Amino acid sequence: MTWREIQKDFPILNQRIGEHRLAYLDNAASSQVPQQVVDRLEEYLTREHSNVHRGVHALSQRATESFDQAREKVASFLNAPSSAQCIFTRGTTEGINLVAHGFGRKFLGKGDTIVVSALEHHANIVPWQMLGEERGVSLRVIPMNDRGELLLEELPDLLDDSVKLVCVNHVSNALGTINDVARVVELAHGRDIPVLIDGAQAVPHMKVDVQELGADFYAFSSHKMCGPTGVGVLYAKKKWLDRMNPFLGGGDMILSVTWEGTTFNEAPHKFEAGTPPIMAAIGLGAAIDYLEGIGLDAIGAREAELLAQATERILEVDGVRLYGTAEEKAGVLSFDVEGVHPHDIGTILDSQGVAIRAGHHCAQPVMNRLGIPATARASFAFYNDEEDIDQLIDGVRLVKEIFG
Ligand code: C6P
Repeated sequence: MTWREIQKDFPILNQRIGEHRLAYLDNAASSQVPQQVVDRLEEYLTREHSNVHRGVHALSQRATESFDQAREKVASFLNAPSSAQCIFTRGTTEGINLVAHGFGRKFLGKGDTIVVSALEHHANIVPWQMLGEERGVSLRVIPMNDRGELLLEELPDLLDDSVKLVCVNHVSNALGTINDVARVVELAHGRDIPVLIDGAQAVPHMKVDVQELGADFYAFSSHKMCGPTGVGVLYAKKKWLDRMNPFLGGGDMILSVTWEGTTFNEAPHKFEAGTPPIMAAIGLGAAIDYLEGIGLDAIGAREAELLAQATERILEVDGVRLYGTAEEKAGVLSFDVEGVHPHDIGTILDSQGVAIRAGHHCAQPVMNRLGIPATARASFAFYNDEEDIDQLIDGVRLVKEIFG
């Protein structure tokens, strides 16, 4: 299969925005869904749709089988020891909130500290701040340098006896930095401190092995990896799942309910109250099949190639400033043009058919650290191509022309 052929799996890309060809470069926000996943969703809706784990009838059995298979696919995708350790959530945000609730409210209290990094998305900051306010837990931040690289040499000094959890993203959504999370785990585990990794921007672009990483918690979203919205995964070590509080209460997460009280089911059901996102989870399973069919290594290499080309070419445009120049980077190009607000860059690019994101990318502390309000962010997927880059660069030149 060539990349050109692979592009044909994404019919949505083959359309015009006004007079222009669509150049979809907002993949870090949500990636596109290949026909193979659309077909699987259609098959589910037209042949299997039903509730899971409840019915004895044929459709419920089909839906249950497909849903359970999706969980197996997730486990094998992450190399998790067991699918019972892979909880379906609504997405990364919910996965992290589940840990803040189920782990944080159970094990953390006054005087304790959570270490986060300077590169975090709000999803890996706000739940900890909320927990902190409620329980008297404070946050400590691993700093970064001007290139957007974490200063991990400072981490050992941050890890004193008060630290009960370390939370870092695997790849920064705002700058694209690939963090050395294996090193974070090594340092934290050296002091018996568990680690949560926000993998939202990593799993679509690289092979992740949770056992090799040793992470205690690993969260991600389906919609950034060619799957549908509405589902994500929280992987956790069994020792925590056994001891953590449930997040939500309701059906499916119990063994028995009487007026005297409730006994909870085991993981993953304990953490999946109510009807789960059945269709989306099955779609995620199909997305995993699709990505593995191409190969995560090939995907990563293709995206690195596109990023290198785009970086070189955008720097040729006078007045462009890049944010995030880490040694190890995923396919994110965060930039601005001197004297132009990133929102204006986004609007002009949109008028040329180029979809990017402009703003603080839900990472305001990153923007504050860099002393800017926002950036324009082009983010690449393996189905992008050189024409997308041409269109991006032409659009940025037009921004320059318009704003002089
Ligand atoms: N980042 C972006 O444009 P949800 O919304 O729960 O699926 O994912 C939240 C999230 C958590 N961590 C990281 C590193 C992320 O990048 C995101 C989502 C999108 O960058 C939307 S803000």
